[in-house]
Amino acid sequence: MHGSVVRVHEEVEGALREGRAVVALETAVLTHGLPRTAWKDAAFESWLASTHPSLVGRGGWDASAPLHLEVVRAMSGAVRRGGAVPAVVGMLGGVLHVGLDDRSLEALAASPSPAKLSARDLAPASTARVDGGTTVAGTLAACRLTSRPIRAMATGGIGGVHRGWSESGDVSADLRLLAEVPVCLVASGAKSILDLPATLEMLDTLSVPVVGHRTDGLPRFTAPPDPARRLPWRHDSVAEVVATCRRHWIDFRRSSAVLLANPVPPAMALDDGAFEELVEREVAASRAAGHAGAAVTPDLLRRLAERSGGRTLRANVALLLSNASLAAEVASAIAALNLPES
Ligand code: PSU
Ligand code: MN
Repeated sequence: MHGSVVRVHEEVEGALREGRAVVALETAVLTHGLPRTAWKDAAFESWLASTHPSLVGRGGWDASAPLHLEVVRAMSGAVRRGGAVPAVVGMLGGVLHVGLDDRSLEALAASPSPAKLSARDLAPASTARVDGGTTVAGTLAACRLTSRPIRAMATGGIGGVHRGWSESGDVSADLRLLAEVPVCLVASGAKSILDLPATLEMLDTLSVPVVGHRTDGLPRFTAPPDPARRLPWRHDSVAEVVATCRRHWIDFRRSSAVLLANPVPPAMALDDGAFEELVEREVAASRAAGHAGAAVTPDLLRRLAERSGGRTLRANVALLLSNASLAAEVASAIAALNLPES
């Protein structure tokens, strides 16, 4: 595939050729979104045991492994348990891999200073032969590089319109790629560090369908849905979700993504009035510290995890796993539709 610049893993390529389910997973969450150290959290581990028993025990969740690596491994495990093949996307030495095996994933996790790769970065980063994690935008771009397109993907929360965007102009390329790539993206809405009303408006402008999964309100990443901020649509079953995907892509010939907004698991959600104040304070502190551009989101995620005593981290890991599980169900149902190739 594409000489040495793009490498599609044979398991991924084989599954797509045979019309089986594939879920793309991003790696900016590994390189830039999560701590590179081990993480013990009793509340999380008991939640995992009750909701994802097959991910616990031998070969399952390893609390002594570096968290960033363990989370992507567990997301891949959740995708497999849901009957789909994971396609972890990331760059190693300038080669964009669509489907990193465990050894390559370990290499990316151990890379000393990996780049954060949005869609704009793929070509120059490849020329410079760097290692890097792909954002939602970078990963969506990769979903079109296979012989048949990848139709489902999972992440934590999408990037969007940042607070203070009218001064900084900071609007995530995730939105632009969602407008371009026909994938069903499962995410817990947009990250709560963003200007959420402006992000929803921009998704409207870009004509990306946003559908709540069993919720009327907008999921807010680590915080539960806001009932006051209603989503345009809600579906309660995967059958409805894929009916919408089929209608959107085939009957109405739209070529954008469908954003399936899946709330953080309630037991792991961060739900208190003080949280919004914390976000405001940390957004201001991050700006005062001079963070701009691609550094903003990673800096804010790190600050919030520290200042919340790890509670945002617990919610973030739980929602990543929950979104990977749901994306596997969606991918399986999409595969069963036998969509025409383009
Ligand atoms: N979801 C998470 N953690 C993350 C991200 C998503 O739970 O770190 C990443 C995704 O890769 C997303 C990126 O594309 O944050 C957004 O970065 P920016 O705002 O710079 O576009
Ligand atoms: Mn940005």
